[in-house]
Amino acid sequence: MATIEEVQPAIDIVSVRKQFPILERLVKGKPLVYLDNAATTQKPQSVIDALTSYYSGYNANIHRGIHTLAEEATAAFEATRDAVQQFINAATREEIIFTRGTTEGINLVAATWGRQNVGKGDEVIISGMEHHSNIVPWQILCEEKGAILKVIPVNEAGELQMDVFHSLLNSKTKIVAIVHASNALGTINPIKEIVAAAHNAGAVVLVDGAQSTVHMDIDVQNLDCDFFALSAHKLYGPTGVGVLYGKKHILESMPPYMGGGEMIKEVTFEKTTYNDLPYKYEAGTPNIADVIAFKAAMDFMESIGKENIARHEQVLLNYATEELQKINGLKIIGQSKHKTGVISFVIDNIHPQDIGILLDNQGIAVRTGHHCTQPLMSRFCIPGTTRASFAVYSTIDEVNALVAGLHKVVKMLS
Ligand code: C6P
Repeated sequence: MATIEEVQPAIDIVSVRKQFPILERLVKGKPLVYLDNAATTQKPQSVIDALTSYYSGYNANIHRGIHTLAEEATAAFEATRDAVQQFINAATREEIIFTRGTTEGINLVAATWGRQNVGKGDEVIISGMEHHSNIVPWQILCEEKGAILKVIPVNEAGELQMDVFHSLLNSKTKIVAIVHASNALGTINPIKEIVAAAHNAGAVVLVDGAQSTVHMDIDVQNLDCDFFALSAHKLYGPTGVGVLYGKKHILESMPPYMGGGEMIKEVTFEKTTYNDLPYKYEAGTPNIADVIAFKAAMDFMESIGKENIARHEQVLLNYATEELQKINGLKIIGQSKHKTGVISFVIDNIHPQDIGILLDNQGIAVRTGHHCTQPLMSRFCIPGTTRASFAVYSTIDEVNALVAGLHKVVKMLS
């Protein structure tokens, strides 16, 4: 097995890890090895500090008050919107809508754009590797409208069958909703090719960016996607905050989602007029503290550099792939050439849950199960996998601990 010096790329891993207080803790008496980053990442001290300084320094509701605290809170909240605009290179700040997360962003589009534009006999295309969040909202829509849900199949390597995708597109296709990077396989999908083909057929494209935004530079204008949904908690930010990006002219043409305060211009019992973007889609008091702290998370990522983070995770992925394949009976599910730092695997005759429990006893946190991708698990004829997923603070030592832990599991249970 390799040492840190042999494989570690050019990021200062010691100083990165020092910024994450949770990485100091012990689990079952062992140093925590946190390899469940695709579920949620840990938070740097700067994010934790941003939360406490809002609550201890300027807690107030936003957009409503003229007092100092309200002005400070509003300015900090809106500063995050500007930061997101830059982070994903949106054309305007009005295209950035705060949500609770990716799930809410996708549901918003299905319930507004979908209801307005999808009718009887129309078609919605998703893929065989979607998270349930990008399946169920479209099923609900198709059932309500009498529309047809079409699915791009996944090949044995865990890649989309692009020839089938191209053959599914036709004039009835209204929207293609597709995951950028699979949470269960790590596969990175060819979004630009998908967007170009969908637009050619007259369809719009929603990209589920829950797993991609933390691993690569996102440029929504370059991708040319119509919608892009992400969750802050997967990029070192707080839970309960997400972003829905939408092209301005499309968002403007859509009906409102939730009704309430903030999303209106004027209300009478006869008629309500709606607020301008982005507030039209931000009804009610938002998750102010967490939105504010999300900016600290993006600042953290930019302080290291998205390219450096991606390179670091690729080194870990390549090394882990090599080492895990040496384990007797272990098979990696998802062998695409383009992957994020996610490795899903099964081991002959050992249930993923048993692997998870025995690794946890050694302080190693991984996720086991279907990863909210039941149709994908059915495609591979498995009940679930064990998934290790890396982040900027993951180390070669941690990969070595996982490999050693798995050798123990195999020895105990085979
Ligand atoms: N995947 C995982 O462990 P929310 O819960 O709204 O923040 O994200 C939902 C979601 C949507 N799409 C993809 C590709 C995802 O990976 C997730 C969340 C977590 O894989 C929890 S199931």
